Amino acid sequence: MRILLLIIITLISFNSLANTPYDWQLGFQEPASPVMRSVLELHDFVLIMMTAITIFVLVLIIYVVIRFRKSANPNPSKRTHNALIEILWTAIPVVILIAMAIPSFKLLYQQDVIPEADMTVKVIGHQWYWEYQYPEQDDISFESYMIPDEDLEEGDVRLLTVDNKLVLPINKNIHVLVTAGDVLHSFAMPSLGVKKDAVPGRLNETWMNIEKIGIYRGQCSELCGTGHGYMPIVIEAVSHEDFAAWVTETKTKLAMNEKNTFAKAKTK
Ligand SMILES: [Cu+2]
Repeated sequence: MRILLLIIITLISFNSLANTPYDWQLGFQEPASPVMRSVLELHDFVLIMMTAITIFVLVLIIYVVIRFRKSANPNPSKRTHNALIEILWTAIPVVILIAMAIPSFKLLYQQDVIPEADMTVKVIGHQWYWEYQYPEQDDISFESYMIPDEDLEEGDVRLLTVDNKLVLPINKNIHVLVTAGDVLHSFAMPSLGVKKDAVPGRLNETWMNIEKIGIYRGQCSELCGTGHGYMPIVIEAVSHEDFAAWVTETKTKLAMNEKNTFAKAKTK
């Protein structure tokens, strides 16, 4: 009964916390980009094939064990070859593999080939925080640190809340440049189907198109040192108008900050 209740609660909570991992989560987070939608489709397709094959083989084994057991079949057949069956058990797996390879290559192509980009954002991994740059928005650039447990506020998600979110507009093809300042990191966002290595001295690229307004949470996905688990990525997807407003606001904030730094430097 308890287990049943747990399963029901798990299923109900599926939609309420879609962009964030949660206790007893089964399967993926809700997809929020075309790439993640394709990832999920391929996953479901392969899972169905896999389940069907496993059940088929299991049924065959059970049939053979019962039908040809010693007491029911005391004189075993001496047959060693059957041309038809041998052709079938070679050809059918080949067809199955081709059926899985075609959508798989399609998905690789979809992830790899960046459609015409509406904007570019640069992501830099550091030990142990992320730095975000907006080269087309007057070079807005800031760092994003995790909020430690003791400073969390009501509703914040532990280990997945940051001070400065990566703010991005929805329904735009966003070209993401990924690199690192020190060691290997990896920029990963499960509900957007993005995972790209951040390599020092090298510029990797990927893309995303966020379909819904909301908060998306990911993590560094390459062991990068003791703080590896403490450098989450939080994307805030907003409407175009809100994004424009955010750009203006952030530019002003950063400009004021710079002045402050300048004043401090002068008085020293
Ligand atoms: Cu890292």
